[in-house]
Amino acid sequence: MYENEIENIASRGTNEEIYYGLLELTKNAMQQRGKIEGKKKLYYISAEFLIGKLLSNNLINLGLYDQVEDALKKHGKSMAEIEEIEPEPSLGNGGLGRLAACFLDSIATLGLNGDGVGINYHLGLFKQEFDKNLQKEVPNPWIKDKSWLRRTDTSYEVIFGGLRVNSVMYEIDVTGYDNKCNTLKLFDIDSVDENIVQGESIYFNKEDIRKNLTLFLYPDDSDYQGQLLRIYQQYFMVSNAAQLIIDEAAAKGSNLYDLADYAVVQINDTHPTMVIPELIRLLVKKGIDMDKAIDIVSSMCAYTNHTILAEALEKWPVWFLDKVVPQLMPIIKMLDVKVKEKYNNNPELAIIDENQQVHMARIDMHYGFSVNGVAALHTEILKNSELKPFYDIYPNKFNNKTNGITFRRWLLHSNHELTGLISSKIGDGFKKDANELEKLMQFKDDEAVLKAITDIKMTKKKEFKDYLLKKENIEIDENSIIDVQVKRLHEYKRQQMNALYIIHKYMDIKAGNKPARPITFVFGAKAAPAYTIAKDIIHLILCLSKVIENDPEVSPYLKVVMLENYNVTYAEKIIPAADISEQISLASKEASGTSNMKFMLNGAVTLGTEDGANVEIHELVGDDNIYIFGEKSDTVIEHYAKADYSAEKIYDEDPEIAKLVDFIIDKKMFAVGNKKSLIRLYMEIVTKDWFMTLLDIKDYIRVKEQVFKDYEDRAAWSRKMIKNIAMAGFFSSDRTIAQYNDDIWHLD
Ligand code: CGF
Repeated sequence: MYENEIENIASRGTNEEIYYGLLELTKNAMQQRGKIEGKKKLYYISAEFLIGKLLSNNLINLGLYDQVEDALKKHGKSMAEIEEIEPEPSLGNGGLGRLAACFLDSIATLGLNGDGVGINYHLGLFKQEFDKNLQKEVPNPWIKDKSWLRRTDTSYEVIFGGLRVNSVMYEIDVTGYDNKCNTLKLFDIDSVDENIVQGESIYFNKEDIRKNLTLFLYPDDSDYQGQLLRIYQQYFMVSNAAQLIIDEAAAKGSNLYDLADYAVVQINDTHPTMVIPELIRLLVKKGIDMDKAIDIVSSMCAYTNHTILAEALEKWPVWFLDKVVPQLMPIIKMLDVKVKEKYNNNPELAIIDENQQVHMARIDMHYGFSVNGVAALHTEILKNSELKPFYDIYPNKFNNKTNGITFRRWLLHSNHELTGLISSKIGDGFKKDANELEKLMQFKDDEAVLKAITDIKMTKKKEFKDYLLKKENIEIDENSIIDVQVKRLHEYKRQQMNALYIIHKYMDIKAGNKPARPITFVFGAKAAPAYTIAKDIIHLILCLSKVIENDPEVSPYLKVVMLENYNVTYAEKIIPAADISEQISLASKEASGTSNMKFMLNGAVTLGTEDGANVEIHELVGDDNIYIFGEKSDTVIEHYAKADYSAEKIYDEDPEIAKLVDFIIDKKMFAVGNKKSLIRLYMEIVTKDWFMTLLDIKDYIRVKEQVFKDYEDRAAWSRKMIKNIAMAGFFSSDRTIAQYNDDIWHLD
């Protein structure tokens, strides 16, 4: 199939011509695959879809990848270099955005009728640049005249308080692995301000809504203009989604009273919550009685909670919503009155609280039919503490759907060598049924297979070394231990604790204790532009990197790399190359994590706390194949309840720990860093330390030393690797989506 076109494209001169040729061929091939149909359809509404580059993923799902790779090879080219041409759309911020992208792949692979619905941000999330060891944010345009986007003639009018815009719907085809296509629908407005160019600030006039509505994902919301813009964006998304849902259902014969037979909506975090009052509003406008409209909408909307952190449990002042969506507030107020009447004004359940704040998640839980957490521990925490008042009144709504990742991207695309080895041993069945990976355990003592797995890890380390040298002119040692922590920068993920370990290691080497083998610490993280402490932690890591690099006594044994502008493409390169996967959040704070699953699938060993999906990884691989440390979630929750944690006390009582923290403001650090930033971070850790870094640091050091020691037993380490790969099947997003469909969506 397509042999001639592929040969013709591969023989073209420049990589650009080849890329754009493959782009058109792939788009046509997906169109020819045809659409997945079905009476009932899922609308997965999300503010983020971190889809990454799509060419390789689509070719794999179309079954054309090997054919293309072979044709390119004949002309001295490779997919890796052609992929470099594709701009990466940064339509997401982190976990929940990447999860949404993995889900779309699995929904199509399982042949389920379901589309993503989001916003077509022209600049997505910012591009991260380092300047004087500090994060700088610059615009990140990704839309070229030829891209995966297909403009449709679907357009809706969106009415805000005092403003109305017309939307344009774009589509990106999502082909299932060996299956037909769904689409990702991204709404835009025509008059997007294209004059923001590379290098300019990401700060723009947030009050010029018409111009900037679909410009940035999560514009800096440290001021009320930014927060208002966020509500404008959210309503823009849900107003289009609601109109689309009603149009598509009506086109299939729905009389709208039976809308729930035609549509089910998954609300990804609280960002799309306004779809509930908006659908009610539209149904009432169509002549349906208010109470009936409420019943219809409540039976078709499901809500996923992705974190217990306040940042995601959005609360907006009533006057914000009055200003942005005056047509919705009467409905929200009425929904609130019904709740107050039914639960005699229980303040824990009120949608609008006594401070006139609207709790968005409470709308989802009262007026949706399903509330799911994203890992077993997280869902238990929601039921038993964070959302307990709601679990008490709606026990049947609560369920767990442990996250998953698409193996097409995170194994087949990112690690062809490992994919090939697995196929040669257990056949290709695992590509559609990931549980078959467990068949690898028959080779757990097979020296040849264990050696092959170790050799593949070395191959990927060398590949990453070459990629990093070319991209950032940074050289790493492939014989070193590659210890990786890549995720958004947030204090609860505790990159700062990893940095304190590095300080410990630096001092240890200075004291003459040389490690058996050099260690390379790799970080990748973006900090939200307004999140000062997160940016200070990035600064700390970059300064440590410099201090170590400039110290000839230490640099032969220790290296710290902070990847610049960590994104999906970088993830695809560093994850297969990692020996150790750092998952060190304060227990109870990481709802799930998904990088933990990607590392596990690629044979890295987890060093982590009993948090999020680490708990389920631990259960699957057993004590000998994971390294667990730190306080457990129940005692952490108790510390918060009693407010009895004091970093200052630990600092004052433990000179070992104090020495590590003091190094942050050592003159060596001041020599390469920004004094204000370093002192601010130092004070934050010593006087606040909201996520208990100093509580776990000594246990972390102890366990991490053990990991590095155990790594030297290469045979034993390879057995840890094969166990992690073999047990990773559970974390396929195909399993996650099958559970969402069985328990929540019920699509045919
Ligand atoms: O959702 C997260 C991620 N940061 O986006 N939450 N939110 N909001 C959680 O913190 C992660 O633990 C989780 O894996 C991710 C996807 O559910």
